[in-house]
Formats: sequence, structure tokens, C-alpha cells
Amino acid sequence: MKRILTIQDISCFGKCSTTIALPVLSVMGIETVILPTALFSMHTLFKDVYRRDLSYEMERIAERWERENIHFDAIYTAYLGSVDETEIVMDMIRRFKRDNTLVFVDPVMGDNGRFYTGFDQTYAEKTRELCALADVAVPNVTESCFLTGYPYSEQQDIEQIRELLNGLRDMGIAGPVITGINTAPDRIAVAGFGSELFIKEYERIPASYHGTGDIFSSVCIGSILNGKSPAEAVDAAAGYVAETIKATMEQGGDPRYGVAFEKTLPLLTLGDGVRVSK
Ligand code: PXL
Repeated sequence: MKRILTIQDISCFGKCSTTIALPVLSVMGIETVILPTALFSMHTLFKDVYRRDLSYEMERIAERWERENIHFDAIYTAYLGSVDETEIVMDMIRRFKRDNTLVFVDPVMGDNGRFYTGFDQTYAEKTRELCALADVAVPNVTESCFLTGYPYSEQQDIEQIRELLNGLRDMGIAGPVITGINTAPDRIAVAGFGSELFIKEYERIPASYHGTGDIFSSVCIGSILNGKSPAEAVDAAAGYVAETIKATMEQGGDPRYGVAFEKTLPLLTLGDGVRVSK
């Protein structure tokens, strides 16, 4: 069985980060080890969030793993939230990466041309260093612009995406994948480099929920570990996100409470991925 280490926070309420990665990767048949960076009462779309930093605990946990010589087939990082946290995570990657360990980075920091609250250009600079350690990184268009310094525009043509992908490759990311590309009002695309350039277009579902980035990344790295190419993994991840958004819309309720992925998890056990609406 493949073993992955995911390094991100635990948001106790409001499904995201570790509480998505753990069930999604487990159901895909991958042993999932967690290294929580911080403990949040709930994710940061809520007001008055309690946060406890776990840097001290991370170091103690990592020391024990080193003594046991534990090996990971992949290391997956996502929301980190501070420059200091990012530095610690880079140290963890250097300590646990072996020749055959795949490093997958979701550089969560913004969307729609803007940084999320608490993130800025200094954070983006540090995230560039983190991305340079990645085999596969999955920034959205906004994050790709912050990482490369290219200007953001609301709609993107294929030439801009090609330039962004090349910029990401120049930073040292072997397999960059750009998500959330606005090709047309009713379409959404994902483009990346696997063995060659690929561009995948999907129907846009008119709803957005917290945690969809985390389910995309988890299914993407899970599918790669299960033997799919990056382009196939993107199809599986986009298909699963679409099904989960539909299930969440059907369920209704407060969108901050997150996606109804419990309803769609069984789709991931089928082995062959999820059917994608194109
Ligand atoms: O889904 C990413 C994420 C993870 N963890 C926390 C967050 C967010 C996004 O805002 O606030 C605490």
C-alpha cells in the first residue's frame, strides 16, 4: 500500500484541509499519515477563529518518525498560513523526501486576483521557495500570477496559460498544473505539464464552496499515486469535485459548513475514477 504524508492544519469544524485529505486518500486505498501544522476551531471564513500553532509538536513528532526511519511515497502540503509555517514545512520535506518520494504542493493563498486574508507578497515569495521543492504543484490562476509575477486578468487565453506554465516550470516545478482557468463563462479549465502540455475543459457549475480546492488536490495526488498520469488525475479530480458540488447544492444549508463529500466518497472506491461531464 502506498503511504502519503499530508502536512496542513486541522480545522475542527468546517470541512477542509486535513479533515478532507484523510478520508479522501484513505478511501482511495492510500495509507495517510498526518502532520498538523496548526489547530483551528474552524476555517477562516468564520469570524473569531481560535488558532493554536503546533510547530513545537511538529518537531517532536518528526524526530520520532526519523528514529523509526519511516518512508513516504508522497508528501502533500496545502494551506499553511504563515511564512514561518512554510519554512518548517520545507524543512520537513527535505528531511523526509527520498529519491522516490513525490512532492505535491497546493500553494493556497488567493483567488479572483486577490490574496486571501492574512496572505501577502512576502508570503508568496516564501511559497515560491516551497514550490521549487515540488514535483507537482497545483496553483489556481491567481496563485500562479502571484508566484510568477505575471499580471492577473479575469479571463485567460491559452497563450497566457502557456506563459504561466513556463514561468512555473522555470521556478523549478517539474509538473505545474493550473486550476480554475476561465476560458468562457460556462466553462472552467485545468492545464498542466505531464509528459506533455495538456488542457482539460469542464462545464462550470454555478456554485462555489469552501474545501473544493482540498478535494481537488487530494483526489489528484491520490490518483497519481494510484498510477494515473497527471492529465488523468486532473480528470478524476475535476469529476469528483463536480459530483460533490452537485451533492452539496442538493443538500442546501450554510455554505461555510463545507461540501457534502460524505455522499460522494463511495465514487472514489470504484478504482477507475469518476465520470467527468465535459
Ligand atoms: O481550504 C483551505 C483552508 C484550510 N485551512 C484553513 C482555512 C482554509 C481556507 O481558507 O482557512 C484554516
